[in-house]
Amino acid sequence: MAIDKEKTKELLEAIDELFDVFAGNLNEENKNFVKRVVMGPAIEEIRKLVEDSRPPIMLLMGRSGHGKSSIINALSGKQVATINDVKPQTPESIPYVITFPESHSTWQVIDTRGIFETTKPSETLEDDAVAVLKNSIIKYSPDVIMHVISTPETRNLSNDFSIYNEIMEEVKKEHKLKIPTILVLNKADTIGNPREWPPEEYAKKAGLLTETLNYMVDDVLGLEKANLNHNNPYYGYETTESNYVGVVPVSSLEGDLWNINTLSDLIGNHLEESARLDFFQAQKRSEQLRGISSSLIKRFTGISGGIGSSTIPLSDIALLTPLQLLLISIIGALSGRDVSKDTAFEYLSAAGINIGAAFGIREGARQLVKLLPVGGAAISGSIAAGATYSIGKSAEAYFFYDKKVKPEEYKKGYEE
Ligand SMILES: Nc1nc2c(ncn2[C@@H]2O[C@H](COP(=O)(O)OP(=O)(O)OP(=O)(O)O)[C@@H](O)[C@H]2O)c(=O)[nH]1
Ligand SMILES: [Mg+2]
Repeated sequence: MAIDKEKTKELLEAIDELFDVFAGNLNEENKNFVKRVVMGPAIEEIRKLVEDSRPPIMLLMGRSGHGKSSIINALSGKQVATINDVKPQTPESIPYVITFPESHSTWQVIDTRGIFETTKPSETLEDDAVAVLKNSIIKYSPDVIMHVISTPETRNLSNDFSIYNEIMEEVKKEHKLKIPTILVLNKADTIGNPREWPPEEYAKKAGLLTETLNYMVDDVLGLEKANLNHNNPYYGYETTESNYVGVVPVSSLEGDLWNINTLSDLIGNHLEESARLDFFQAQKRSEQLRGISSSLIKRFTGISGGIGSSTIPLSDIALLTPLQLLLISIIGALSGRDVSKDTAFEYLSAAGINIGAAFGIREGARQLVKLLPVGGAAISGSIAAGATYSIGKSAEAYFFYDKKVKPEEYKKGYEE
């Protein structure tokens, strides 16, 4: 079910109340200390991740028929944009809101259909088409632009790049906007012999793609480049020192998609953090969501360590369990589970702690202590941090890799 904002809100409230119960026998000063240093920041992290998350805004530009709409469909895994075989009549931009109800995510896409309205690359662009493109960029201020060109036509389109650069110069000067742009070489299958496909099986095709990429980056754009995939240079390049941040060849032909994940990763790398959750959840990109989970574990580990800065020794590790229960639930939700105590209970039960369905979140937090590899003495910052790290990693292994690894096995990893 993934991360649902409403349910997250409910969970946060439950965790907050739970903390008050657990901190019940602390004096006011200690209670406020733990609230300010530990519980407050943990809840704030989740609020930032979930409540502040917003749809990514992506704009597609490129000549008619080169595959802008197909790329939207390929990335979203749905038939949202109409695929055209006929040339559109008027330059216009079509904003789409794509909703992914099952993963509670939304994208905003601006498909500038017809802006580069001619299918003949030799014809120059009309002024109004340029104006429409520029105004769309300013109006929507996208996170990322995808400039789509058909791979076999790369050698005929240098004029488009100068027009694009002029537009971006003006956008930058007048509106202080600098928007990362990815050059997408679509229809990679159609360069050379279209039957020699995919390039993983035809070295000749892979060579042709590399040649085209090099021509694009070295000769046309004149940029520094680095491989996006070390084993397969023909998966694309990352570029620097320009609005263009990379060049990726793809096939977005329905039923024969190729290299779309490389494109998705590059887009993700250039999104603000607040737009990443919706982007990756919609695509159910497990490795990328695990990345978000890992950085969350890191932050919760740091927050837990803050408990050590108390001047009064706090001996009860149970104080941390509401925070850890929250972390487990969110890690589970990132892997596709519901945001709820049941998700945390699922992990606990896999770890050998069975809590009846009738029991509430409070019992879960109480039982969680059994998993913590800590002794009874006053908890230092590093013990607290280590405990949260170990629990987080163990939950991550369970939800993302279906592996049962005891928290204490991550103790070494924490120390390192
Ligand atoms: N072989 C091949 N055909 C593709 C690929 N991507 C798209 N096509 C085909 O190219 C045609 C045009 O694709 P669209 O996605 O409609 O192109 P567009 O850029 O949105 O075109 P406009 O909306 O007219 O601006 C369709 O017939 C697609 O099926 C690809 O990667 N390989
Ligand atoms: Mg289209």
